[in-house]
Amino acid sequence: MARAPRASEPPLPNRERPGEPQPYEATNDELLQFYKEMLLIRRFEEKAGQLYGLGLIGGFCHLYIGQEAVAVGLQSALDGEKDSVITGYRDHGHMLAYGIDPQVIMAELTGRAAGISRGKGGSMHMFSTEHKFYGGHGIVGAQVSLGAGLAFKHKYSGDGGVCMAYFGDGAANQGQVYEAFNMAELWKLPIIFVIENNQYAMGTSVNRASSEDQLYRRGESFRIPGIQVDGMDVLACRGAAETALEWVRAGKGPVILEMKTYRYRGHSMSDPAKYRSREEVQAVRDKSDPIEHVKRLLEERGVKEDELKSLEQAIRKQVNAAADFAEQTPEPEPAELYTDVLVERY
Ligand SMILES: Cc1ncc(C[n+]2csc(CCOP(=O)(O)OP(=O)(O)O)c2C)c(N)n1
Ligand SMILES: [Mg+2]
Repeated sequence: MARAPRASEPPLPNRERPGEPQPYEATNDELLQFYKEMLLIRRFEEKAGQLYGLGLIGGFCHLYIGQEAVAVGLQSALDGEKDSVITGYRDHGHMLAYGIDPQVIMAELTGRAAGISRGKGGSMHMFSTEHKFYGGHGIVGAQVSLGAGLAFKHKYSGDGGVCMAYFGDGAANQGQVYEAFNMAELWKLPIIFVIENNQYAMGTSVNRASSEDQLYRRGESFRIPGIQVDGMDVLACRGAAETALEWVRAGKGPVILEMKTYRYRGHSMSDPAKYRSREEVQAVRDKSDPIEHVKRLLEERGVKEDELKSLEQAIRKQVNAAADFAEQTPEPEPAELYTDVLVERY
């Protein structure tokens, strides 16, 4: 006969956990580099919003404005030669944070042959195997299982790489995420699960949709440690990445990073934003803008306003050049309709 269930099982033995992350101690050059990358993402996304408004970008377009510190801080810690990245449809910022040329990203948005996915992927389906950037995925949560596959490959081939798999607070409620968690911990896969908690999944706030809204705890029943991080502070993001990478690279299995962040714009370009007030958005912008934060740090360290101004001008120029290129470069040839399409059984 099965034993009668006990009211509570004995507590699990104390398990080792990653250490407490510390804010990253950036040199002046590194801080300036973070500032540049974040500002490039902001200006790029603003321009993409304009081009969308002009009808030059078709289909979906999800902007990353407000969340810049997450991709920049985390990816700055990765080894571009070995590690892989995968994310959802809000992917322009992750591409830019990897140093991919803004021109080919903008040209992808406008559906041109010079785009990074030859103009056939658009905003949601950016891809670059050269940079070990595996998309760009429109199905909410799908990239998490694919990320577990990438991590399995890293482990199986012994290439020393780690996969960073990003997903949103809404995606954190998808079933396949938990199948991926289970396998990743069971097989001690080298993967960092990054939950970009920007507080909303389309028009639904995280508190309305999640019974456990402290998302860093979502791995508990799989024995995956979780860390909550200020995703508006690039140094906190980088510090958390260091801690997570140390754990994962030591073969101890996955880690969850919950990045507390905020998106300033609508879910996509066609979001009437009726589910939150303007005041709510403005309050975040005023108090915790990730770019203003770094700007203040730079000023405190004695970087001159003139230097920051000329940097800002250079970024505007770079973004304008990317937009001009994306408008002028040709569309794919009609014959491209028949390339990159599976026509055989595999
Ligand atoms: C499987 C699936 N269900 C629903 C959708 C429609 N959908 C697109 S985005 C989205 C919200 C996801 O929100 P979140 O994971 O928080 O990411 P964010 O947009 O905030 O970056 C939904 C429900 C989808 N694309 N795929
Ligand atoms: Mg979200």
